[in-house]
Amino acid sequence: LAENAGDGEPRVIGTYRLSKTLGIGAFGRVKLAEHVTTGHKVAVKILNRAKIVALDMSEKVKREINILQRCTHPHIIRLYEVIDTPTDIFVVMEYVSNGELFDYIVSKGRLAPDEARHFFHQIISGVEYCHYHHIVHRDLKPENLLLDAQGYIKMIDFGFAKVLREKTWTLCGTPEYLAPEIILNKGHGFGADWWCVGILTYECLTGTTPFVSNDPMEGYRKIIRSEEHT
Ligand code: PIT
Repeated sequence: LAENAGDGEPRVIGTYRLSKTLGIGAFGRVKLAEHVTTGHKVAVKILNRAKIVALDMSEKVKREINILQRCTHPHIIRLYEVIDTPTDIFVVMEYVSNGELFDYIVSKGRLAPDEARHFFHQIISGVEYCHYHHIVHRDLKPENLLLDAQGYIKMIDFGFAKVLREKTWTLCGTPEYLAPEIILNKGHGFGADWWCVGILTYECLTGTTPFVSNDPMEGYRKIIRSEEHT
């Protein structure tokens, strides 16, 4: 539907010609595209305006684009440009060719410690960069870590990411009512990403996540129990 102009010709947006679908998300798909003259490959996330409005996701989309625009790091997918049209928003990003870390782990069963360490190094470097810029990703998982042609990690999908406002660490309110993380932490939220890094590392080394259950409530219970025992 969206990939063809109607006459069978591949759709051109800006200076890029769209080709195959790389992935499908909640309100749009990510397509491969090539620069019409140089052939330079990019990944284009197509966000349909009508769907964004219908799902009341305007703020979320704005936030994601804004966050990705501030990030320039070797292990975070680069955002090149945003092409705004009356019907769609095209987010033009760096293209990486080697798929998800998820599929890589599945194909290998589990990774050798040296290889897990190689990924761990890159992941913590990307997470540290985000946190330094007050950004929490909040959805780190091997599906959101892509591999480039050289096998290096690229973080994607900042759809749940958030900029933690400065001064959240200010001790305000009535002492009796302060949550532990407000008292203990210099602002809360960043810890959630480090938790994910732990799960990810476990998954790289064993091929499975540590807390598995078909029932979400049972899964949460397992997570909470482990917190209490460690
Ligand atoms: C690539 C290659 C590929 C998929 C993607 C990029 C997807 C990127 C992406 C980025 C986001 C997002 C969803 C998908 O929310 O196979 O270079 O920020």
